[in-house]
Amino acid sequence: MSNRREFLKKSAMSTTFLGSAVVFESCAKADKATQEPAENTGDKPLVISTWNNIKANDAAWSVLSQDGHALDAVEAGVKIPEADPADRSVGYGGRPDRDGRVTLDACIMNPEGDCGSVVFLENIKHPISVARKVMEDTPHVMLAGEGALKFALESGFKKENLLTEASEKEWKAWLKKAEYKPVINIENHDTIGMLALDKAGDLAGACTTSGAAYKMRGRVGDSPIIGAGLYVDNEVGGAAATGLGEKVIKVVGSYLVVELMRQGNTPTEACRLAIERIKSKNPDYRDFQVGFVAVNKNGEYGGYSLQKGFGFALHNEEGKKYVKADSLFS
Ligand code: SD4
Repeated sequence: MSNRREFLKKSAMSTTFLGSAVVFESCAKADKATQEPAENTGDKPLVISTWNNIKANDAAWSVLSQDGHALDAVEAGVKIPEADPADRSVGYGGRPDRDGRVTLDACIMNPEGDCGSVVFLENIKHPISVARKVMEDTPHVMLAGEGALKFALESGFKKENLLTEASEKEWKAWLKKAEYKPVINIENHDTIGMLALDKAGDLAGACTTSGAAYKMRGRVGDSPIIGAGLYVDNEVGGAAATGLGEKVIKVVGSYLVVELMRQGNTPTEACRLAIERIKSKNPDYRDFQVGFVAVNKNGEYGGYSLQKGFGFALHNEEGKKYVKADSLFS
């Protein structure tokens, strides 16, 4: 792999396509970066997810460890925080928009490169399963709002109130000032982006969130946007994002990470280079958080963030753990 990586890096450097100079300079920097030591295990199966989503990984692992499919693993995995009212950034119990409505975004990708997505979906506890149905049962990739809800109900999902007492109380307190501050509190994030590599060596990913708390009604973040919040290319690897979605969308973040891996970078290097790209495009780079996780086809994995405080949960044959990711700023 490392020879191939060197070869790919050199080819990327010598190519004259737009942006190659940036890749060259950034690669040199990335080589000096501290690597998460367990990156190069090459194990499969494995599952990696943003933040401390150990329980979600457990659910995914129970599929993977029985030789299950990566797609079933990521769906089962992210359904855990979707149903957990204590998780305030995903599904049931998620913080509402400024009008007090919980609106959900989710997407999923399979090893064939098929994808499904729902945006601005209300009253359905498991948007990830609706996204999967969009992928499998419709000729479309993305359904939004009312149409997504109609499709979910027709597909047998149940309408539920997702606003918990705790979230409603907080929202009412927020209304007193009603200031939308997209300053990311890194302790308060738990959008889940999950990637799984199954025993057969196939990759799938899922991402699900209630989005930025107190967002404008109708706001959609990066999480359900294929290429931004999630991207999987079964020949190369997968990536998922968390943090301030607008910044991730601007650089098509997860797709960027996968393309950087295609050029020969390790998952950690690729995440770091994407974070550097975000920094270079945003003068306010100290005021928000973005984190990426990535895995490649060989089972190497990693994560990296803009500000400190980001980490990821990992489960493979060696066991499960929470790994603190390196960050551009500490
Ligand atoms: C969004 N990326 O809607 C999501 C928010 C997030 O942890 O990641 N929260 O912008």
